[in-house]
Amino acid sequence: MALLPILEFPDPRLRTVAAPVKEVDDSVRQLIDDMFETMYDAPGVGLAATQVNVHLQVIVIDVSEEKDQPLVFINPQIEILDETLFDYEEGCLSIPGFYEEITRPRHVRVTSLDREGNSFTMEPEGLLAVCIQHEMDHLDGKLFVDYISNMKRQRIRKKLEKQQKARA
Ligand code: GNR
Ligand code: NI
Repeated sequence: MALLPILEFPDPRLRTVAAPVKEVDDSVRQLIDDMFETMYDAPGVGLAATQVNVHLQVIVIDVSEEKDQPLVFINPQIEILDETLFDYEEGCLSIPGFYEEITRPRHVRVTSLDREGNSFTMEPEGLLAVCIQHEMDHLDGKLFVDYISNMKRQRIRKKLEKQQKARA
């Protein structure tokens, strides 16, 4: 297992659109294991492969209290089941230290492959629904700051760039 470096906004690589996984093989399972280790270490409730600079449709999530309910999504597809909106204060490991209220559909259906390559469907609501939508945005090269005002986004970009320069 390995901890993977997480790309930070405004790194242009976070804008890459992820390709579907062609075959769920041991190399994909290795990536998944490394992503879980990286996510739990951060700590975070989800991680998309895009964030670790792998541009494949792979997501790991664990929204459980005890951190004992790992979920894997490979090539996920999403449908909105209920247009009712849900506001949640989102954070992102690629935008460390910033939190914004984001509005998304509250009830979705996700069809995906699991780590064995088997198809499954779930219909999450609440935090899990938010998290899956947040992670699927990463696979499309999108970030939660794309939903806020340009002024707020520029402010966040400038602060993060300053921190990144100080570190480099
Ligand atoms: O750890 C995370 N917390 C979180 C909180 C609210 C909405 C979404 C998230 S996902 C985030 C981890 C992350 O950046 N995943 O891409
Ligand atoms: Ni994120």
